[in-house]
Amino acid sequence: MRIANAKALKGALDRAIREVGITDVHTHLYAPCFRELQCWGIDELLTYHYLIAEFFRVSEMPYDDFWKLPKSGQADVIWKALFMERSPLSEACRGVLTVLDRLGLDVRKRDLAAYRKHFGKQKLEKHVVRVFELSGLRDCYMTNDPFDDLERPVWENGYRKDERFKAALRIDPILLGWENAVPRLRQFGYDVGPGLSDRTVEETRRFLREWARRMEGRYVGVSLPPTFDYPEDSVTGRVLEKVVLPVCRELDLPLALMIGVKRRVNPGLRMAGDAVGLARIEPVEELCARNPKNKFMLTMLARENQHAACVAARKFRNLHVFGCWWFVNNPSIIAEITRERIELLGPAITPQHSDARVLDQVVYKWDHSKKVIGDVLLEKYTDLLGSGWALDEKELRRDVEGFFGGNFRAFLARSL
Ligand code: FIX
Ligand code: ZN
Repeated sequence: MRIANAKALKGALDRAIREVGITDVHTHLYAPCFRELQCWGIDELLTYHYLIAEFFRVSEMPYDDFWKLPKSGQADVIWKALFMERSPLSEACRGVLTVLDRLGLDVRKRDLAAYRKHFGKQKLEKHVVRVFELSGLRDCYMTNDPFDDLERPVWENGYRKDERFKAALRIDPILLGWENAVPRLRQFGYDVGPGLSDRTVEETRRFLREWARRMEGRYVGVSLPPTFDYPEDSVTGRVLEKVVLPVCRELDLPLALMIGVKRRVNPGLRMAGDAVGLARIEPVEELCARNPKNKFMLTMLARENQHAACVAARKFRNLHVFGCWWFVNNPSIIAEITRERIELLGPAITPQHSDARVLDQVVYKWDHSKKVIGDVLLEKYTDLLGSGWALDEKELRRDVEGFFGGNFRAFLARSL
């Protein structure tokens, strides 16, 4: 049906966004067969590392005292400091409230005990179904690390395929910690040594191949520091060149580059102590130019890197930009980045991923992002109609499906 005016546009867009089945291209969630690896519930929501960082900004508690508390004790002090003693205005605080509200809990009561009681009564399997329904998720990508001693045994024994949770093979230990990776690879039965001899290269390739196949991994991913360079005469550079790129090419798996994280800037905060640094776009351009048969996905952590990332994606069809990662996953910046991307790249982008660690978080992350992306799309389609272009509701739906997962699937499927 032809969209005749502004009101019809708003109605059609709202419907399309409400009904779209989302593919969340990067999360830290796990399929239910991974059992306790999947965290969920109010204590996990309150102890999300985003909130731990915010807690320490206002608390005088020594770091070690906090880490000694049981999870519920940590959640108690965070609730008190960030929700009771001041208004929960930050995006991460607001997220907890959105989740509670959408699950039907009364946030006006501020009753932490009641929220705990509610989650205590849920069964994980059913809760997954509810959370997927509420957030509009069709499927999501996990972050799967064969070096993880809790995760690996599940893949080896006990994994049950679940189409809602797809695998992404995470390779940080190999790319960023080769020295420590070598003895582990040997334990796993791969004949490797510290130098990158032909035998070591072949065996490490075999490791990646075997794990990608076992997991049915759809892409390979890594988080990189802002100093990431390519090409580079370093162990990381050589492992990337000799092992990772050839295997990705051979298996037709994109390599997802998440660039800009400075790990443990404040070690006392543990996982909450990572920060952002400005990266260079040249290594990404070099990767794309020198490896035209490799696919790359790209998300960057610094706000100041977003424009250059869009320009790079204009130049290379083997590059797909995705998501607003971590410190740029805030409404004001999502709006800015989404506008920038649409203006430079048109609709062939994946504007958002959730990065959810706690199952329930997808409810708020997608609720908030859909609103912001919806507002930007309304503005862009209004401009389009203003130019005299005639738009059909079917075309609008096609585009919305692309934004929320279709474009990513098309990138996975495309041949270079
Ligand atoms: O490297 C990553 O995948 C990051 O997203 C995480 O390490 C980070 O802790 C996070 O959860 C950000 O949202
Ligand atoms: Zn992540």
